[in-house]
Amino acid sequence: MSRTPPPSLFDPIRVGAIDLANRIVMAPLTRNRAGAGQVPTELMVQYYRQRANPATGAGLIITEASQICPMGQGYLDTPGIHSAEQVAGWRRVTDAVHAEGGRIVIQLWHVGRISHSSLLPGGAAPVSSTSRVARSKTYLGQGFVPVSAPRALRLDEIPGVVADYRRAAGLAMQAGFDGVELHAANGYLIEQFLRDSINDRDDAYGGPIEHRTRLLVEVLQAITAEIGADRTGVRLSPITPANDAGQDSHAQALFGRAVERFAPLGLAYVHVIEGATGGPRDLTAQGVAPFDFGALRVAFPGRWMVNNGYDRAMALAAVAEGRADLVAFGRAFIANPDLGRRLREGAPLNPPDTTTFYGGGARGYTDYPVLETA
Ligand code: 8OZ
Repeated sequence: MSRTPPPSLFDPIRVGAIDLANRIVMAPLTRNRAGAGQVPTELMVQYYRQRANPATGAGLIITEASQICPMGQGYLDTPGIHSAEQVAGWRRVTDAVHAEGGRIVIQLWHVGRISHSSLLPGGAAPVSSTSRVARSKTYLGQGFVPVSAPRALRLDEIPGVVADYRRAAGLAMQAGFDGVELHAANGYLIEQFLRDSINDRDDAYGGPIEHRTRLLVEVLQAITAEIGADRTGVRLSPITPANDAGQDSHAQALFGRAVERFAPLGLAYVHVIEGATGGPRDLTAQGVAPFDFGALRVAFPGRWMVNNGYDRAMALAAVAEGRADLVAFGRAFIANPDLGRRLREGAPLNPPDTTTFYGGGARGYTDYPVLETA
């Protein structure tokens, strides 16, 4: 009788059309170091290259969230994926990652109401599902400031937003990415439509779950029509309170239905943030109903990526026990360019310097040490 060994975090895996050398993923991480015109810089090329070789770094890199259009930007110096200059800058990143044998997808982002008019064309108000302001802050360079009051998108403006996502996905392919991840998490535009704690519309995009999941489904249909479902993933954070998202009154039903609706598209993967983004995995002490992530997965035939506070033991167990196909690491990848090697060897990790997360230069970005070669 032969028994197949359980899968390992260090085993190769095919994710849609993308072949990965292992299941260690660099999570999307906002670092606010883009140059003029929100163009990726040579320093960013170096940062991604340092983490790209799957023998020492990640099997897959997900870039920092990148705005799909000028109105999609919410913080200073985040990169875009809507201009020719940005595509050329990203091409240098993808070439460097591929030269190391790595794989990289770009996270497509529209912040919606989590923005500041000073960042937007003509000092415009941010756009959202709602005109209610978020009790949240954004980064403008001199620290964090309250976000600006948004205006609700008109029904006739929504096709334009969907088209912006589609165009950005096409530009991502021109820039040499292996695929894209739709950012549908953390209280940004897509979640501003999903959750009834934010969305107060009474048109086809507000009210019942079928209406609130409409934008997510339409955006995924548009992206997959442009670049193929086998190069498209999506990130969800069903219970994070980030960015004044509150809690949906029926989160399990909402996200269950969302997955059920997009599952037939055949996406490469779903990426879930378990608990509060960058915070506790269990929110029951804060009065949040327990959320069954495993129940979401049942409706999805593609790869399942998990994230939030995973250490080595948790990651090994999640893959070996079949609870996840891939594990994304955020803070650990900021501080350890050779995280893959450290996980394989059980080596200690450098601690991250939180003061250099957002903005600045090489310090706390490309200067974290790697292990000495034995
Ligand atoms: C931290 C600071 C600014 C943005 C997210 C893109 O939470 C972000 C983000 C994180 O998804």
